[in-house]
Parts: sequence; C-alpha cells; structure tokens
Amino acid sequence: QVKTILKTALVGVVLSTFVTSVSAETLRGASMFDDKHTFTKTMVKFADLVNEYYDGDVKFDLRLNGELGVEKDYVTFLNQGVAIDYTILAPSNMARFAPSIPLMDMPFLFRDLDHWNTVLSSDILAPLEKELSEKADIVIVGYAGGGTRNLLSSKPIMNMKELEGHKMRVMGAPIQAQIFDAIGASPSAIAYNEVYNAIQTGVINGFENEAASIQNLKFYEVAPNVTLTSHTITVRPIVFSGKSFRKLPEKLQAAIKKAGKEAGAYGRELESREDGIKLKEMVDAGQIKVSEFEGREKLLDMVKPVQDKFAAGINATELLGAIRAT
Ligand code: MAV
Repeated sequence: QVKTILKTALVGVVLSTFVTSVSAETLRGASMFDDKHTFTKTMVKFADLVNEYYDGDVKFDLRLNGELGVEKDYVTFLNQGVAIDYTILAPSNMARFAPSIPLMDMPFLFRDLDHWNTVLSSDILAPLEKELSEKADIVIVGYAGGGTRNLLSSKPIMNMKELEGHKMRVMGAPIQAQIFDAIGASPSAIAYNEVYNAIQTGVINGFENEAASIQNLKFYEVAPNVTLTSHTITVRPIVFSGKSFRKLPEKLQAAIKKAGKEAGAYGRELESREDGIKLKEMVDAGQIKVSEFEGREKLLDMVKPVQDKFAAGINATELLGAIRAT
C-alpha cells in the first residue's frame, strides 16, 4: 500500500510540474478605478501589447474598482510577491520601501508638460528605479500619468490667506506633507479610500488630485472647489513585482518591458490630453467650481528649499539639479 501511495504521489508531482510548465501564465493586476479611468485603460493596453509581442500563452486578470485595495496595499503586495503581479501607482505611495522614489512625483518638480515629457522620455530617473528595485523589489516597466494635480476643497481657497492652516490630506510620503506645510497648509497623510469620508465628516477640508481620478471617484460630491495650483504633473510608473517578474520566461520578460514602455506612452498621451477636457466636463455638469490661486509664483520660492533639503537627504542633489536643468 505504501508503494501505491508513493507511486500516486510521484505521478502527482510529475503531472503538476508538467501542467505548470505548459499552462498559461496568468498575471494579476489591480486598479482602484473602473474601466473608464486612464490607469485602467493603460493596463488594458499593456496586456494587449504583451500578447502581441509574446509568442507564448499569457493571460491577464485585471481587478478593478479597488477590489484588491488601494495603492498603499498594492505596494505591500508587490514587495511580498503576493496577490498581484503588476499595477500603476504613485511613487509617493512607495516611500516606505524606497525613500528616494517620491522625488519623481514631488510637487512643483516640473515646470510644464514639455519639461515633464522630456524627463520621462530620458533615462534621467534610472538611479531612482535602481533603488526601488533593490530596496522594494519592484520593477518599473513604463511611465504613465500626465494629469495635473490641483487643490480640491469643501470651501474655496483662492489665496495665501485662505490656504493658511487649511486641513488637507496628502499621500503618505513625508516630502508631500513637508511641501504643503511649507506653503502654509496643514497636511496629514490619510489613506486614499478614507479621503471622501474624512472630507464629508469634516476631519479635513480637502485634498489634492487630478481630474481623471476626481471624476472617476466623484470626489466633487464632497469637495466641489478646485483651485488651479497645478502643483504636480503626475508620474505614474507601471510596476511589476520583482518576485513575479523573475519567475517569467525571458521572452515574456522582454515583451513586458517593451509593452510597458509603449503602454506608458499611450497612457501619458491620453491622460494629459484628457485632463482639461475632464475638468471642463465637471464644470459643465455643475460638479465643480474652478478658481485661480492668487500668487502661485510665490509658492515655487516657498517650496524650493524643502525640495533641496529632501534631495540632499537622499543623496540626489545632482539628480534634482539635472531634472531642473532639463
Ligand atoms: C490619484 O487617484 C492617482 O494619482 C493615484 O495614483 C494616487 O495614489 C491618488 O490620486 C492619491 O492621491 O493617493
């Protein structure tokens, strides 16, 4: 009987090895949004391109609407190699694992879309990618993003005086809080899926975000006042868990890298082009009221020393200089 059990076990092992080696790879992705958001569209494009460039069998299982949590959860998953294999997320949500990565999406880093585009089309950010891979085991395969972030609040904020002490939510990276603190606001780090409630209950009076996400998650319902501070043009890497990536056949890895680059470019074009359109749609629908911020130029002077100090602390003074000089 022992012999039969051993035999069955052996057949099982041989069979399962065979099955895993011939069956399709399934890669799971996650999006906090529905299928209309640019991040979701970019990840769908990414999957299509991988299928086009890879001869073997690969399937994608993209979970939408925050079914698997928010970006802060995704980062942990990617780092541990569990639950998901890839996603798109904000560098500032990865600070816990790689302190230098939030330099990429630090407010007031880019002068305009041209500057942002030139930086993202170069390999100037490579040292940050390296740190992310070494410390977080997260691989960047492309860059999406392209939305412009503005303040969003329950009451209008149009000048320095109104900004003073404004209780607002920021992303988890310390540099985010430091920057908004430097311009007089009173920032606190709150998870993205708690923001709507926190504004509704008056715990905070607003936050900052880009049009695509404001519209998708209906944040205008609780914070209908948009102030055009245009403080960030988003950089949103398409990221893979190193643990998942290394297990894949080499040819699939190559297809993912090629597809990531192209899907990123697709996403950047789409989101930057639609940004103004989406803002206008929300204005026309009576969902938001947009106002200028009086004295925006002054904000730049106020944050520069904070940016410099952050860069010095992560040994990236030269890198920051290079980005500014681009
Ligand atoms: C927007 O939904 C996106 O930029 C996303 O990547 C961020 O994590 C989120 O805002 C946020 O502010 O946390």
